Amino acid sequence: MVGIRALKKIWMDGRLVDWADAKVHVLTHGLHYGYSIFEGIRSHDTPKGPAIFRLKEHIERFSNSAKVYRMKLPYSAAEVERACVDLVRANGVPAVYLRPVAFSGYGEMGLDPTKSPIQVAVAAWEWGAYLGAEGLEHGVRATVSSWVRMDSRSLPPQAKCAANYANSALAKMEAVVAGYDEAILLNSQGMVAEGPGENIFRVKNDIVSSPPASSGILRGITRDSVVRFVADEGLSFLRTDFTREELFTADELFYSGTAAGITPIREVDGRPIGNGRYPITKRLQKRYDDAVRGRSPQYESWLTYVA
Ligand code: PPE
Repeated sequence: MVGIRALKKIWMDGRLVDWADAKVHVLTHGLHYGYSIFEGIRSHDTPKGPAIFRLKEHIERFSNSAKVYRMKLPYSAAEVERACVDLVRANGVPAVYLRPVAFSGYGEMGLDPTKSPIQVAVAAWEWGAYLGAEGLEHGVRATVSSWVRMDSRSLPPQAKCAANYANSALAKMEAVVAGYDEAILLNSQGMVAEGPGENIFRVKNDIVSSPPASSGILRGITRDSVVRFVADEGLSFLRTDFTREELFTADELFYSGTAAGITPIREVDGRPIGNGRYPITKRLQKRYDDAVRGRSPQYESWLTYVA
């Protein structure tokens, strides 16, 4: 059985508790109705010790998710940021994945979440390459999902709510059962939206593109970093919708995300993408690696040092 290796501490409702003590009741409201918002952040080892990548932007998105859902967080953004820093320090492991989460706790049952207290926690664990080390290096095999990405008329994709991930799980399981590594979801207009837990990019004739926020995606922070890397590589970027067939005809495709990093897509539904090499994706991967590991002074303002 593969599982998460326990670290020492978890930050829960205002203090660091032992890993094994970070528990909730089975009648936790958010567990039943999906009223839970979360973030995914990474810290890495750098020459100046552990550093958290784009912490401010992640916590800002956390606050925005709460706002969309009328969730009154009992901690300020600064307090949640501090919780993340304290947690990395307390666990003594430099490279971790951090998971801030806020949810309606134990109190009332029934659909109105405002009747239950809001609980906030930050957990951290070691998480390797989301789509496998092999996938990160050589690319993954993807399939266009039969499940349509939910849109902002039903579940607002820009708010990182746990409920959105039921849609993601349907797509992910369908892909895995069919023998693929990952799914690509189309939106209700039939245009490419994103992966179940990643944004998507296309490269054609040296132009890098990604669907706009209005296509119904999570505004990825890695995606935002990639846009900067593209400019710094002297390449053009277009925020534009693309169709399913434009996936097949791309020179390169890749996923971006905190968990996934920058992962090339080598095949979509049995069609090999491009010539099987990923020169631009590799250049962007290198910039990302250098940025998160503190090897690029130009991106150092994105790092929050823990020491
Ligand atoms: N779209 C979705 C739907 C998504 O969940 C993520 C992150 C992204 C795009 C990329 O966003 P960003 O991490 O800011 O670049 N998905 C998180 C959760 C993955 C999970 O399985 O859990 C993540 O990568 O942390």
